[in-house]
Amino acid sequence: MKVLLVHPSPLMYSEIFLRLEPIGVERVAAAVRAAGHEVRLLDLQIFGHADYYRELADFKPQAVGFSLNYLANVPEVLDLAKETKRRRPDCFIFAGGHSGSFIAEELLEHAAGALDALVRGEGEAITPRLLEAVGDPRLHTLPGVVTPDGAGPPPTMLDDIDRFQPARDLTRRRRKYFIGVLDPCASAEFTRGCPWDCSFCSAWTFYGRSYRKASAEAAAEDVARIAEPNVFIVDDVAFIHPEHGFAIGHELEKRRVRKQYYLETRCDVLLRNREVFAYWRRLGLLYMFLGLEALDEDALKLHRKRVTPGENFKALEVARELGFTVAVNIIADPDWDERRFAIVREWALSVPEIVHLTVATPYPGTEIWHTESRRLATLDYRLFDVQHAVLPTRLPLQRFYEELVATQAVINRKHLGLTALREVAGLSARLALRGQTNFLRMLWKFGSVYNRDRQYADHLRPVTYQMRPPAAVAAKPGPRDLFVHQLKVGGPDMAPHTPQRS
Ligand code: B12
Ligand code: SF4
Repeated sequence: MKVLLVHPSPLMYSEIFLRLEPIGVERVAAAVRAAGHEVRLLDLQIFGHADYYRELADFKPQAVGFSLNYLANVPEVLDLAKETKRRRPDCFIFAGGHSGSFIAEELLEHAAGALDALVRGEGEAITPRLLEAVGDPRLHTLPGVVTPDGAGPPPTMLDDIDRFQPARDLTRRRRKYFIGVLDPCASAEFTRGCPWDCSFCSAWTFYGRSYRKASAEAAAEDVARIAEPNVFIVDDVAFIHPEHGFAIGHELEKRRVRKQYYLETRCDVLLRNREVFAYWRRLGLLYMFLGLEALDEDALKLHRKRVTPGENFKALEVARELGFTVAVNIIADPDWDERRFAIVREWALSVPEIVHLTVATPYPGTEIWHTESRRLATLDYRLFDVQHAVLPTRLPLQRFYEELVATQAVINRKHLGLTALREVAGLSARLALRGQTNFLRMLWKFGSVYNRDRQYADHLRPVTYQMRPPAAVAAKPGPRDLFVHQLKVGGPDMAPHTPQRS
């Protein structure tokens, strides 16, 4: 069968700081190809809708699968699915991915026949089976598959995440993938899942709070195959098990692989496993993202982050000592007033780290989606991108965005202002000489993307597809309400450092 897999367009954040390869779709593509299908992949972060329709006409796929990791991409994918069905009525159209897995029935309803199936959970094992069963009236009985006829049992998880390595050969114009100065940049996955349970996050609920590791050999082999000089490690929390990080590193050294790396981890993991991070610093790890989320104890408790402000600040010191360039995230609550923004601005200017602000957003699949008592101020999927306020703001909305953008701009000037620019001028010139201009372009785009009026105007657009608001729950939601992959608590291979469940 001819199969076209599609990743939708970038969201606001990716317009500036980064654009990364869709490694999840590449893994699904590898599994589909291994089952004997002819597969193509189109990434709309790089290509336009016109390119997609051209591909549809030239390749004439019998099946098209859309990736829906991001809720904000829902309207785009629904429109593309409808137009695809109109142009190719016999084509089997399906979607899968992180966000899609939490709202499968709702998506089928919106699609009004344009989507033949939704795939919940990870896609490698089930997608080849789905394609084989196209036309079979029992399609909807497959695990993780939802069709207008019904839903199968919960999805099954891969017993071995080494099995399907990303089909990077299918992504085109790969020089467009970058993160900051890591330009161009590929992605790699060493582990899957997260054993923590932060209330605002759906990474853990998707995988039923399980945690799986690639073998050190397979992980290193995959990195060794990467042509790009830079690698973004997509793990939710890198190096929870230090011995795993060391083992991958040793395998990379054996293969004489030398690259620059970026990863994301938790402050307490960095403190506990300092040695493995120091070792990776020597291997080429330069940049890390730490999910700080809040500066005060109360907010950290509310997010169930299970760290203290003291640990967070200590981790920043350790990262500085080890010589990392660090980006941290702070969650801006819609309840913030001018004073709270000012406190964050002041703090951000007092530390050397790059500080990002995201807006607290209850997503389907998170605990706060069920428990957040404040009413959602909008049901427009496009605004659920952690850059817009979807809960009522204490400040008038325009004023909230004014403060948010002003704070982001102050922080941004710290890193992209004239002094900082002088520091990166040499690097920018070297990249430009090699034809890598992603980083350079990013330096000039901030004002047009992060813009108070643009963000406010986004709320005024007509809404074609409305989200289904959360059903009221009397008590704290449990695994049955939250998990996509339904596992027993304790799942396969839980981390030894698994925190206490509350
Ligand atoms: C790496 C990552 C990124 C990368 C994205 C790389 C890319 N182009 O896809 C970067 C850093 C760019 C990023 C940015 C953002 N991210 Co992000 N990201 C992740 C992260 C940590 C891992 C995703 C990943 O690559 N996993 C590894 C691969 C192998 O898994 P996968 O992609 O999920 O794919 C599997 C399945 O989902 C499924 N699947 C996927 N696609 C398809 C398609 C079909 C047809 C099928 C059948 C199956 C299928 O099969 C795959 C293999 O098993 C997830 C957390 C998580 N654990 O999922 C958050 C996550 C997806 N991101 C999130 C958010 C909020 C964002 C931002 C909006 C943040 C921001 N500050 O603005 C931006 C938006 C980016 C954009 N779209 O433009 C949220 C999503 C929230 C939501 N419900 O919409 C998540 C869940 C994090 C969280 N803690 O809440 N992100
Ligand atoms: S530690 Fe990170 S990935 Fe894990 S649940 Fe918390 S925010 Fe999500």
